[in-house]
Amino acid sequence: MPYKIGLVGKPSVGKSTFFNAATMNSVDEGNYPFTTIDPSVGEAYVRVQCAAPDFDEECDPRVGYCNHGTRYVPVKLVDVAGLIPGAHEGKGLGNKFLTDLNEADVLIHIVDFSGETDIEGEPTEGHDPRKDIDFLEEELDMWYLEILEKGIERYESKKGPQDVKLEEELAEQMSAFKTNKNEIKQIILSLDLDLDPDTWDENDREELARKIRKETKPMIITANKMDTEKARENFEEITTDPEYEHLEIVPSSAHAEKALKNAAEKDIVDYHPGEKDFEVLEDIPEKKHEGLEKIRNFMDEYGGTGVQKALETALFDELGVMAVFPGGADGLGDEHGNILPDCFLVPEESTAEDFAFTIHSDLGEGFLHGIDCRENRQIGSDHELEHRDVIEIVSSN
Ligand SMILES: Nc1nc2c(ncn2[C@@H]2O[C@H](COP(=O)(O)OP(=O)(O)OP(=O)(O)O)[C@@H](O)[C@H]2O)c(=O)[nH]1
Ligand SMILES: [Mg+2]
Repeated sequence: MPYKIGLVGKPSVGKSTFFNAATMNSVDEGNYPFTTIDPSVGEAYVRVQCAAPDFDEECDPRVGYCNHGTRYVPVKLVDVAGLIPGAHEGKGLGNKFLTDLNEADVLIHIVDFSGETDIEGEPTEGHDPRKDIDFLEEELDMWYLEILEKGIERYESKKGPQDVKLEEELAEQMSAFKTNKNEIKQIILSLDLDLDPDTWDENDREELARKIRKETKPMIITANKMDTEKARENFEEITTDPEYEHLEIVPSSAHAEKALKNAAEKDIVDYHPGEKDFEVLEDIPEKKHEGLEKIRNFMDEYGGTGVQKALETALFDELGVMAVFPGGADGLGDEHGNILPDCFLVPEESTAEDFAFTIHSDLGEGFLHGIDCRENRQIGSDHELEHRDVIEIVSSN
């Protein structure tokens, strides 16, 4: 199953524009709230430095593509409906989209840094993006708290006559958040709470809900609409505000990324997603030229449009994922002679045996040993892999 990155935020921040830029799909975009109602899922890519050149080879990717040694590995991107304060109580499109969010492994919170949309996504001026950062976290926390409370009720109603464990009941109630009883127990104990909800006050419950949310829904922030003057001013102010400077905030212009990709499709520019610059390939009208130069200046200042960087920061840094290539010690080709056709995204600290199971359960079950193809060295089942390893699995199956 490919990893899923979810885009969240209040209405009109540019989620669909970001989605379209990253996937080259065309879902509706509009400067009115709730342009998007049903979630869209598309294919985006994260970049991995290809391993083939290290072996003096050129790869033949089965999915995604490779451009001069930069491999673009597919991930799923989900564009969901905008969220407004009170969503957990059913405001706006309410809980529906919260359920859609559960599908995602990691979230990108898109914030309109221009301050030109209010908390509900309506046009305004001078709105402080810090309010958006705060409200979204609170909204997610309230939603978690509600489900946590249901779990506590469930435990209370069963305990006594039956021998039930708190962490089991909570994990069962919160299973949609992809957690388990061990994780829940760890989190409760890490907050110095007893495994008895009767001893928790309102504050403890809120803190617990927040901690479970942070553990199960990693999230980064993207400061969007950075092509506007106001957004740059806000960015400067917020990234130096002691209360916010600890946050990972990736500056972006979804507009710029989309414009460049459109121009690249028409062969007007040579641009590869994530790069810091592009080349104009043909004579274009003065106005278009000016537009592109504006984008170039922006990219120069922020190291690119930020769209690709946001996806990669979310997946690699925040979620903790790495790329591993299945290869062969006697050559990198598969049975058809395709070189390094696959590149798997796996959790950091995956072992050789975990990797075998990722490729195929049969390979995992019959696991004998692995071979690190760079060093031509045998590795055991517990050997922890590293980003960009090339590994052959030797299996009895
Ligand atoms: N200046 C600027 N405007 C942008 C950027 N990204 C999106 N917009 C504009 O912001 C408005 C809202 O964009 P959408 O992509 O529809 O926003 P959304 O978050 O999907 O909105 P909902 O579907 O209503 O939740 C549109 O008018 C976009 O053109 C950007 O990077 N820069
Ligand atoms: Mg939308």
